[in-house]
Amino acid sequence: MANIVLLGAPIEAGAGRRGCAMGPAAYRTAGLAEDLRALGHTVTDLGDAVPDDTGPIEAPFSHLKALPTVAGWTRSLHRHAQDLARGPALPIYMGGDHALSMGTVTGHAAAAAELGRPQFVLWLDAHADFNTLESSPSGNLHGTPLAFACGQEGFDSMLGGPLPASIDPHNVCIIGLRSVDGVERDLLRASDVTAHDMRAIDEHGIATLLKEFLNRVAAANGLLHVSLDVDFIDPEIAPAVGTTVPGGATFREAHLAMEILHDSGLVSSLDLVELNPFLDIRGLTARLMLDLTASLFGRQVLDRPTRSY
Ligand code: NNH
Ligand code: MN
Ligand code: MN
Ligand code: MN
Repeated sequence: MANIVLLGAPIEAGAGRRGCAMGPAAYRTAGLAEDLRALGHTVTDLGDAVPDDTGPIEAPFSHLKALPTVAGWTRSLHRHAQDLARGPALPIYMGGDHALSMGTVTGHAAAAAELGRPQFVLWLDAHADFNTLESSPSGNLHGTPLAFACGQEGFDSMLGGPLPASIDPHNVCIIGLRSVDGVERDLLRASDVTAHDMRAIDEHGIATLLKEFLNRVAAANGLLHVSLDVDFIDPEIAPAVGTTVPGGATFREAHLAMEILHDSGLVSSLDLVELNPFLDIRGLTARLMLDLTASLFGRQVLDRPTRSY
């Protein structure tokens, strides 16, 4: 059984519309801690993180929205994540928009570097979030965290200096893509990131794509951070997100991914991002995110052993 800590990150400044700040409260109301305890895990809710006050930061490009606020969250969450990564519990970061991953992923990367272990990242998302500050077409910083974490240039204002450790793009896998911007596409292609669009899921099945990646994580004795964006899932069943894109992962594809992740025994940290409870329908999406998290932590119909694939 796992020892789990929950940390709320009620950031919404990175998204184009408000509401993600209510995410952590919705997870608590829906009963995330209780559901995980029902599976036998020990769960401690650490409450919500608070962003640093950075003072004024001049945005390098004028179209960028709320850069000082996002930088404040990034610095705070980076410290929290680096600290939590040292153990003993497995952290779940309750978002909050996807800009929170600027802090969590880089914090885990820094801790992994201290340990001398490779940090892997699984990005389950309709979007690649691989825009740089320069390439972002919208100015919404939730479209940039993976580029930042992978060490793309121009992000020094986020942590107030260079990244202590970046993620090796070779250790990143994105699954669920169906919306990638023009320059972002070029950046992604030029990088070493493994990127699977919805067509790849259709053609090969999500299990094949995921197991291929997990085999690499296991072979490298890597740590695995999973970043689950609500818009990975089809908006018909997960409507509470500001950036819906049709044609997403089905109920079973999303659960199967979580079940395989559980069986792998490899997951060491998790982001739940982009839930916008203001857009939800009677808690439908919040509940689905809880059920997916439960699958990732071992809820199953028939018993299957961990590390079974
Ligand atoms: N690629 C777009 C942008 O950078 C959309 C990003 N929105 C997301 N990402 N929801 O997951 O603005
Ligand atoms: Mn995202
Ligand atoms: Mn997305
Ligand atoms: Mn390679």
